Amino acid sequence: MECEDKDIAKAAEWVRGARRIAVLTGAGISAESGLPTFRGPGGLWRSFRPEELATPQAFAADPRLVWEWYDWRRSVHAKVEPNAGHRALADLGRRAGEFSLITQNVDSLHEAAGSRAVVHLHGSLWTLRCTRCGKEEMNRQVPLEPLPPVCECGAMQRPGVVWFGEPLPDKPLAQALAAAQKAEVMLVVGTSSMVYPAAALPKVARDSGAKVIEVNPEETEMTLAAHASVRGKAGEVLPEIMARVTRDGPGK
Ligand code: BJW
Ligand code: ZN
Repeated sequence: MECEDKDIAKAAEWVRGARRIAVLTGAGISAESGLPTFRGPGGLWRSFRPEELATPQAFAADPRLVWEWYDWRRSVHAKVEPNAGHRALADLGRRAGEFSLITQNVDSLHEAAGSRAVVHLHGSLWTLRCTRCGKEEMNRQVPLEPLPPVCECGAMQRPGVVWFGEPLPDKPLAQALAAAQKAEVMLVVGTSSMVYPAAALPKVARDSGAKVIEVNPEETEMTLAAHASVRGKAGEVLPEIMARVTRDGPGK
Protein backbone atom coordinates (compact mmCIF):
# COMPACT_ATOMS: atom_id res chain seq x y z
CA MET A 1 0.00 0.00 0.00
CA GLU A 2 1.27 3.47 -0.85
CA CYS A 3 0.32 5.20 2.36
CA GLU A 4 2.42 6.22 5.31
CA ASP A 5 2.61 3.47 7.89
CA LYS A 6 2.79 5.95 10.76
CA ASP A 7 -0.51 7.58 9.72
CA ILE A 8 -2.24 4.21 9.52
CA ALA A 9 -0.83 3.26 12.91
CA LYS A 10 -2.04 6.51 14.44
CA ALA A 11 -5.49 6.12 12.85
CA ALA A 12 -5.82 2.54 14.10
CA GLU A 13 -4.79 3.55 17.61
CA TRP A 14 -7.35 6.36 17.75
CA VAL A 15 -10.12 4.20 16.31
CA ARG A 16 -9.30 1.41 18.75
CA GLY A 17 -9.39 3.75 21.74
CA ALA A 18 -12.60 5.60 20.81
CA ARG A 19 -16.01 4.88 22.31
CA ARG A 20 -17.89 7.15 19.90
CA ILE A 21 -16.95 7.06 16.23
CA ALA A 22 -18.47 8.97 13.32
CA VAL A 23 -17.65 8.38 9.67
CA LEU A 24 -18.39 10.71 6.76
CA THR A 25 -18.17 9.16 3.32
CA GLY A 26 -18.26 10.56 -0.19
CA ALA A 27 -18.16 9.30 -3.75
CA GLY A 28 -14.55 8.09 -3.45
CA ILE A 29 -15.52 5.14 -1.28
CA SER A 30 -17.64 3.78 -4.12
CA ALA A 31 -15.00 4.42 -6.81
CA GLU A 32 -13.48 0.97 -6.33
CA SER A 33 -16.95 -0.51 -6.93
CA GLY A 34 -16.86 1.10 -10.36
CA LEU A 35 -18.98 4.21 -9.72
CA PRO A 36 -17.57 7.48 -11.04
CA THR A 37 -16.86 10.26 -8.54
CA PHE A 38 -18.15 13.76 -9.22
CA ARG A 39 -15.06 15.89 -9.56
CA GLY A 40 -11.96 13.77 -10.20
CA PRO A 41 -10.63 12.35 -13.48
CA GLY A 42 -13.51 10.54 -15.17
CA GLY A 43 -15.86 12.24 -12.70
CA LEU A 44 -19.51 12.80 -13.50
CA TRP A 45 -19.10 16.57 -13.66
CA ARG A 46 -16.39 16.23 -16.33
CA SER A 47 -18.92 15.14 -18.90
CA PHE A 48 -22.01 16.95 -17.58
CA ARG A 49 -22.38 20.48 -16.27
CA PRO A 50 -23.90 20.23 -12.78
CA GLU A 51 -25.97 23.34 -13.29
CA GLU A 52 -27.56 21.62 -16.30
CA LEU A 53 -28.53 18.51 -14.36
CA ALA A 54 -28.30 18.71 -10.58
CA THR A 55 -30.37 21.75 -9.75
CA PRO A 56 -34.10 22.34 -9.29
CA GLN A 57 -33.86 24.95 -12.08
CA ALA A 58 -32.47 22.35 -14.50
CA PHE A 59 -35.27 19.95 -13.61
CA ALA A 60 -37.92 22.63 -14.08
CA ALA A 61 -36.44 23.57 -17.47
CA ASP A 62 -36.02 20.06 -18.87
CA PRO A 63 -37.27 17.24 -16.62
CA ARG A 64 -36.84 14.61 -19.34
CA LEU A 65 -33.13 15.42 -19.84
CA VAL A 66 -32.49 15.31 -16.08
CA TRP A 67 -34.47 12.08 -15.72
CA GLU A 68 -32.52 10.45 -18.57
CA TRP A 69 -29.28 11.19 -16.73
CA TYR A 70 -30.63 9.78 -13.47
CA ASP A 71 -32.13 6.74 -15.23
CA TRP A 72 -28.70 6.04 -16.78
CA ARG A 73 -27.01 6.40 -13.39
CA ARG A 74 -29.57 4.04 -11.80
CA SER A 75 -28.72 1.45 -14.46
CA VAL A 76 -25.00 1.78 -13.63
CA HIS A 77 -25.61 1.63 -9.86
CA ALA A 78 -27.85 -1.43 -10.22
CA LYS A 79 -24.87 -3.47 -11.43
CA VAL A 80 -22.27 -2.65 -8.79
CA GLU A 81 -21.35 -4.35 -5.52
CA PRO A 82 -19.91 -2.97 -2.29
CA ASN A 83 -16.12 -3.11 -1.98
CA ALA A 84 -13.64 -3.80 0.81
CA GLY A 85 -13.96 -0.20 2.06
CA HIS A 86 -17.72 -0.49 2.55
CA ARG A 87 -17.25 -3.87 4.23
CA ALA A 88 -14.56 -2.54 6.61
CA LEU A 89 -16.94 0.23 7.76
CA ALA A 90 -19.74 -2.30 8.27
CA ASP A 91 -17.29 -4.30 10.40
CA LEU A 92 -16.33 -1.17 12.36
CA GLY A 93 -20.02 -0.43 12.95
CA ARG A 94 -20.49 -3.87 14.50
CA ARG A 95 -17.49 -3.48 16.80
CA ALA A 96 -17.69 0.18 17.85
CA GLY A 97 -19.53 1.34 20.97
CA GLU A 98 -21.46 4.23 19.46
CA PHE A 99 -21.16 4.48 15.71
CA SER A 100 -22.64 6.82 13.09
CA LEU A 101 -22.13 6.30 9.40
CA ILE A 102 -22.98 9.48 7.53
CA THR A 103 -22.85 9.44 3.75
CA GLN A 104 -23.21 11.98 0.99
CA ASN A 105 -23.62 9.14 -1.47
CA VAL A 106 -26.90 8.40 -3.16
CA ASP A 107 -25.97 4.74 -3.73
CA SER A 108 -26.96 2.12 -1.17
CA LEU A 109 -23.63 0.31 -1.09
CA HIS A 110 -23.12 0.85 2.66
CA GLU A 111 -26.39 -0.98 3.34
CA ALA A 112 -25.46 -3.66 0.80
CA ALA A 113 -22.24 -4.21 2.75
CA GLY A 114 -24.21 -4.71 5.98
CA SER A 115 -24.15 -1.25 7.59
CA ARG A 116 -27.31 -0.28 9.44
CA ALA A 117 -28.94 3.08 10.21
CA VAL A 118 -26.88 4.88 7.56
CA VAL A 119 -27.50 8.63 7.59
CA HIS A 120 -28.10 9.79 4.00
CA LEU A 121 -27.44 13.51 3.67
CA HIS A 122 -28.11 13.80 -0.07
CA GLY A 123 -30.98 11.32 -0.43
CA SER A 124 -31.05 8.21 -2.59
CA LEU A 125 -31.10 7.34 -6.27
CA TRP A 126 -33.66 4.66 -5.40
CA THR A 127 -36.21 7.08 -3.94
CA LEU A 128 -38.72 8.98 -6.06
CA ARG A 129 -40.60 11.99 -4.74
CA CYS A 130 -43.80 13.51 -6.09
CA THR A 131 -43.46 17.07 -7.33
CA ARG A 132 -47.04 17.83 -6.22
CA CYS A 133 -48.02 15.85 -3.10
CA GLY A 134 -44.46 15.18 -1.85
CA LYS A 135 -45.06 11.45 -1.36
CA GLU A 136 -41.83 9.42 -1.42
CA GLU A 137 -41.48 5.87 -2.62
CA MET A 138 -38.68 3.33 -3.02
CA ASN A 139 -38.34 2.22 -6.63
CA ARG A 140 -35.67 -0.11 -7.99
CA GLN A 141 -37.03 -0.47 -11.52
CA VAL A 142 -34.32 -0.16 -14.18
CA PRO A 143 -34.96 1.37 -16.65
CA LEU A 144 -37.84 3.40 -15.27
CA GLU A 145 -41.06 3.05 -17.18
CA PRO A 146 -42.62 5.51 -17.84
CA LEU A 147 -39.91 8.15 -17.91
CA PRO A 148 -40.42 10.62 -16.28
CA PRO A 149 -42.18 8.51 -13.63
CA VAL A 150 -45.62 9.49 -12.34
CA CYS A 151 -47.04 9.49 -8.78
CA GLU A 152 -50.36 7.84 -8.00
CA CYS A 153 -51.79 11.38 -7.71
CA GLY A 154 -50.99 11.86 -11.40
CA ALA A 155 -48.13 14.36 -11.05
CA MET A 156 -44.54 13.84 -12.17
CA GLN A 157 -42.05 12.42 -9.70
CA ARG A 158 -38.48 13.66 -9.25
CA PRO A 159 -35.33 11.90 -8.07
CA GLY A 160 -35.22 11.73 -4.27
CA VAL A 161 -31.82 13.40 -4.09
CA VAL A 162 -30.65 16.80 -2.85
CA TRP A 163 -29.68 19.23 -5.58
CA PHE A 164 -27.56 22.38 -5.28
CA GLY A 165 -29.46 25.15 -3.56
CA GLU A 166 -31.86 22.74 -1.83
CA PRO A 167 -31.84 22.23 1.93
CA LEU A 168 -30.63 18.90 3.26
CA PRO A 169 -33.37 16.78 4.89
CA ASP A 170 -33.86 17.90 8.52
CA LYS A 171 -33.57 14.59 10.36
CA PRO A 172 -30.39 13.24 8.69
CA LEU A 173 -28.72 16.65 9.02
CA ALA A 174 -29.59 16.84 12.72
CA GLN A 175 -28.37 13.26 13.27
CA ALA A 176 -25.12 14.03 11.45
CA LEU A 177 -24.49 17.20 13.46
CA ALA A 178 -25.17 15.43 16.74
CA ALA A 179 -22.84 12.57 15.78
CA ALA A 180 -20.09 15.03 14.77
CA GLN A 181 -20.44 16.92 18.05
CA LYS A 182 -20.08 13.88 20.27
CA ALA A 183 -17.59 11.82 18.27
CA GLU A 184 -14.17 11.10 19.73
CA VAL A 185 -12.92 10.11 16.29
CA MET A 186 -14.24 11.06 12.87
CA LEU A 187 -13.11 9.29 9.71
CA VAL A 188 -13.56 11.34 6.54
CA VAL A 189 -13.43 8.97 3.58
CA GLY A 190 -13.46 9.64 -0.15
CA THR A 191 -14.84 13.15 -0.25
CA SER A 192 -13.37 16.29 -1.80
CA SER A 193 -14.89 18.23 1.15
CA MET A 194 -16.11 20.90 -1.26
CA VAL A 195 -19.85 20.63 -0.82
CA TYR A 196 -21.54 22.20 2.20
CA PRO A 197 -23.01 21.68 4.72
CA ALA A 198 -21.54 18.12 4.67
CA ALA A 199 -18.00 19.53 4.42
CA ALA A 200 -18.52 21.38 7.70
CA LEU A 201 -19.11 18.19 9.71
CA PRO A 202 -15.42 17.26 10.20
CA LYS A 203 -14.78 20.83 11.36
CA VAL A 204 -17.64 20.55 13.84
CA ALA A 205 -16.16 17.27 15.08
CA ARG A 206 -12.67 18.73 15.39
CA ASP A 207 -13.94 21.83 17.21
CA SER A 208 -15.81 19.54 19.61
CA GLY A 209 -12.60 17.66 20.45
CA ALA A 210 -12.58 14.73 17.99
CA LYS A 211 -9.51 13.40 16.22
CA VAL A 212 -10.21 13.75 12.50
CA ILE A 213 -8.69 11.18 10.15
CA GLU A 214 -8.90 11.64 6.39
CA VAL A 215 -8.67 8.70 4.00
CA ASN A 216 -8.17 9.82 0.42
CA PRO A 217 -5.59 9.21 -2.33
CA GLU A 218 -5.48 12.99 -2.96
CA GLU A 219 -5.11 16.10 -0.84
CA THR A 220 -8.41 17.85 -0.26
CA GLU A 221 -9.88 20.97 1.29
CA MET A 222 -9.93 19.01 4.57
CA THR A 223 -6.32 17.79 4.60
CA LEU A 224 -4.75 20.64 6.54
CA ALA A 225 -7.48 20.57 9.16
CA ALA A 226 -7.26 16.80 9.74
CA HIS A 227 -5.16 15.36 12.59
CA ALA A 228 -4.05 12.50 10.32
CA SER A 229 -4.36 12.11 6.59
CA VAL A 230 -3.90 8.67 5.14
CA ARG A 231 -3.09 8.85 1.42
CA GLY A 232 -4.59 5.79 -0.18
CA LYS A 233 -7.67 4.11 -1.51
CA ALA A 234 -10.51 3.44 0.90
CA GLY A 235 -10.68 -0.21 -0.18
CA GLU A 236 -7.06 -0.70 0.91
CA VAL A 237 -6.67 1.70 3.84
CA LEU A 238 -9.88 0.90 5.75
CA PRO A 239 -9.32 -2.90 5.84
CA GLU A 240 -5.74 -2.22 6.98
CA ILE A 241 -6.97 0.04 9.79
CA MET A 242 -9.52 -2.62 10.81
CA ALA A 243 -6.86 -5.36 10.72
CA ARG A 244 -4.74 -3.34 13.15
CA VAL A 245 -7.71 -2.46 15.37
CA THR A 246 -8.66 -6.11 15.74
CA ARG A 247 -5.09 -7.45 15.91
CA ASP A 248 -4.11 -5.07 18.71
CA GLY A 249 -7.16 -5.93 20.80
CA PRO A 250 -9.48 -3.60 22.70
CA GLY A 251 -8.28 -0.08 23.49
CA LYS A 252 -9.13 1.83 26.63
C1 BJW B 1 -11.13 8.22 -3.27
C2 BJW B 1 -10.97 7.12 -4.06
C3 BJW B 1 -10.79 5.92 -3.38
C4 BJW B 1 -11.23 8.73 -5.39
N1 BJW B 1 -10.79 5.89 -2.05
N2 BJW B 1 -11.13 8.18 -1.96
C5 BJW B 1 -21.47 29.23 -3.45
C6 BJW B 1 -22.30 29.28 -4.55
C7 BJW B 1 -23.43 28.43 -4.65
C8 BJW B 1 -23.73 27.53 -3.65
C9 BJW B 1 -22.90 27.49 -2.57
C10 BJW B 1 -21.79 28.32 -2.47
N3 BJW B 1 -21.18 28.03 -1.31
C11 BJW B 1 -21.86 27.05 -0.71
C12 BJW B 1 -22.93 26.73 -1.45
C13 BJW B 1 -23.92 25.69 -1.13
C14 BJW B 1 -23.76 24.43 -1.92
C15 BJW B 1 -22.28 24.09 -2.03
O1 BJW B 1 -21.68 23.56 -1.12
N4 BJW B 1 -21.67 24.36 -3.17
C16 BJW B 1 -20.22 24.15 -3.34
C17 BJW B 1 -19.97 23.35 -4.60
C18 BJW B 1 -19.56 25.49 -3.30
N5 BJW B 1 -24.48 23.40 -1.21
C19 BJW B 1 -25.77 23.21 -1.41
O2 BJW B 1 -26.41 23.81 -2.27
C20 BJW B 1 -26.45 22.24 -0.48
N6 BJW B 1 -27.62 22.83 0.06
C21 BJW B 1 -27.57 23.91 0.83
O3 BJW B 1 -26.53 24.46 1.14
O4 BJW B 1 -28.79 24.36 1.23
C22 BJW B 1 -28.89 25.59 1.94
C23 BJW B 1 -30.37 25.94 1.99
C24 BJW B 1 -30.96 26.14 3.22
C25 BJW B 1 -32.32 26.48 3.27
C26 BJW B 1 -33.05 26.61 2.09
C27 BJW B 1 -32.46 26.41 0.88
C28 BJW B 1 -31.09 26.05 0.83
C29 BJW B 1 -26.92 21.00 -1.25
C30 BJW B 1 -25.78 20.21 -1.75
C31 BJW B 1 -26.30 19.06 -2.58
C32 BJW B 1 -25.19 18.27 -3.24
N7 BJW B 1 -25.76 17.39 -4.20
C33 BJW B 1 -24.88 16.50 -4.95
C34 BJW B 1 -25.73 15.74 -6.01
C35 BJW B 1 -26.58 14.67 -5.33
C36 BJW B 1 -27.48 13.99 -6.30
C37 BJW B 1 -26.75 13.23 -7.37
O5 BJW B 1 -25.92 12.35 -7.09
O6 BJW B 1 -27.01 13.52 -8.54
O7 BJW B 1 -24.24 15.58 -4.06
S1 BJW B 1 -23.50 17.36 -5.72
C38 BJW B 1 -22.34 16.06 -5.46
O8 BJW B 1 -21.30 16.53 -4.57
C39 BJW B 1 -23.11 14.96 -4.70
C40 BJW B 1 -22.08 14.55 -3.67
O9 BJW B 1 -22.70 13.90 -2.58
C41 BJW B 1 -21.41 15.85 -3.31
C42 BJW B 1 -20.06 15.69 -2.68
O10 BJW B 1 -19.16 15.11 -3.57
P1 BJW B 1 -18.06 14.08 -3.02
O11 BJW B 1 -18.74 12.89 -2.47
O12 BJW B 1 -17.12 14.78 -2.14
O13 BJW B 1 -17.37 13.60 -4.39
P2 BJW B 1 -16.16 14.29 -5.19
O14 BJW B 1 -16.20 13.74 -6.56
O15 BJW B 1 -16.18 15.76 -5.08
O16 BJW B 1 -14.86 13.77 -4.43
C43 BJW B 1 -14.47 12.42 -4.48
C44 BJW B 1 -13.24 12.23 -3.63
O17 BJW B 1 -12.93 10.85 -3.59
C45 BJW B 1 -11.99 12.95 -4.19
O18 BJW B 1 -11.38 13.69 -3.13
C46 BJW B 1 -11.07 11.79 -4.62
O19 BJW B 1 -9.70 12.07 -4.43
C47 BJW B 1 -11.53 10.69 -3.69
N8 BJW B 1 -11.31 9.35 -4.16
N9 BJW B 1 -11.03 7.53 -5.40
C48 BJW B 1 -10.97 7.09 -1.39
N10 BJW B 1 -10.60 4.77 -4.10
ZN1 ZN C 1 -48.24 12.76 -5.79
